[in-house]
Amino acid sequence: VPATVSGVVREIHVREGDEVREGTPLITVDEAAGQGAAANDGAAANAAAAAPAPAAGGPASSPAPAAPAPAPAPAAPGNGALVPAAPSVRRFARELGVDITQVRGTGPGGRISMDDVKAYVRERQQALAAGLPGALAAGLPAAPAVPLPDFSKWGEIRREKMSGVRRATAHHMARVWATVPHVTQFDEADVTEIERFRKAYGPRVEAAGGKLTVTAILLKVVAQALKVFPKFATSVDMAAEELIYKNYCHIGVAVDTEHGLLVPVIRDVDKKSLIQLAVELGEVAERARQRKLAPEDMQGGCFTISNLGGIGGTGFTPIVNAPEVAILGVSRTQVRPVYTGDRFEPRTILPLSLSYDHRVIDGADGARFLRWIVEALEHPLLLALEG
Ligand code: CAO
Repeated sequence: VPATVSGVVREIHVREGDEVREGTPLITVDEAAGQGAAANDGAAANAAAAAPAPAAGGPASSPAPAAPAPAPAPAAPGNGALVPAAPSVRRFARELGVDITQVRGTGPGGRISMDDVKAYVRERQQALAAGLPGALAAGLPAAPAVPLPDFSKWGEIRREKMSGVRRATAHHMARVWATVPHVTQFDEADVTEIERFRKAYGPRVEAAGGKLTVTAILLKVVAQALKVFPKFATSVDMAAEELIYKNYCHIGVAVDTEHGLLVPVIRDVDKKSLIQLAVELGEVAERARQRKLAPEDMQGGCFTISNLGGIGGTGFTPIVNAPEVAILGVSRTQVRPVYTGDRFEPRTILPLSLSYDHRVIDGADGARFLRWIVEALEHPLLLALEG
């Protein structure tokens, strides 16, 4: 039981070996006396006893917590430094790969709490994002900094300042690449029928002011897929070891602009019709290209779609837009001869690639999610079946 106060133990209310209920007072601590002791000698605070604190774990817990807490053990064997932190905090730090001797304790006598460890990790992550060397101290992988030679030795050079968008993209991508273990799953959808549908209903969407594109259709399909597979819309809190589920469906769409990549977020995709989505997609892509997006227009996404098919390519491995855990890459449709049992038919095939955070999503789940999207594109009634 970590002590929450410093002081001198005045009374012990239980005997060694007693079983105590949660909330039972164990000891009484004179805090005023403790302050004097701590001021005189830092080590005294290390030896501070547990406050009249609840015993952890209930009847099955070890009797040890009922005794005044001993001075914390050294941080690591051979380290020698006496670091004031409860065993649970040490274990937490160890699990995160944090050297506890580097953490600044904000508790009495410099005692290190869970929050101190989390603050330390956050600080290191920010340092990592900024490419600062301090990131190494936390045992976190540092952004790979390739040393630059003097290029002018080999010919004329020119230096150009990065734009704000380029800088933000560079830091974000480096941080995500260094901290998120990625896997990319590939699949293909036969979108021959969808293409017929697009041609047939395109004019109706145009009348409403939008364009019935593959991206708009995918927004609709992905929103439904995220309902069936909610884990793909989560975020992971590694410090708390928790997954964060969101009861909303906001999807980001990567937009290629002359200023660089921007990812506006379309809100409540699950509540909008295909026509509404097509119109809104056109509007946000236009605003992105005109640099009219506010920062909040690019926040709060649960998942991202990146369609490079308008440009070309047979496949690519997108980088997850963390703190999201998955992203769908879309490449260019191709008309291909497909064997349909007794003959080859020309079919329109859409290549898809799904990158996901392997800490949260297993390979089988990734394959199932992408299969679901493929099947929904090939048999759109699936949207209604499971929706
Ligand atoms: N296969 C074949 N053709 C495709 C296609 C695909 N997957 N996706 C789009 N197209 C076609 C469209 O049908 C359209 O053709 P027409 O002009 O003949 O009608 C053309 O390509 C342009 O499409 P669009 O851009 O008007 O519309 P969209 O909804 O498909 O895409 C948007 C919108 C914003 C996603 C797109 O404009 C864009 O910016 N894409 C780039 C995204 C990007 O940079 N991703 C990389 C990010 S890093 O991971």
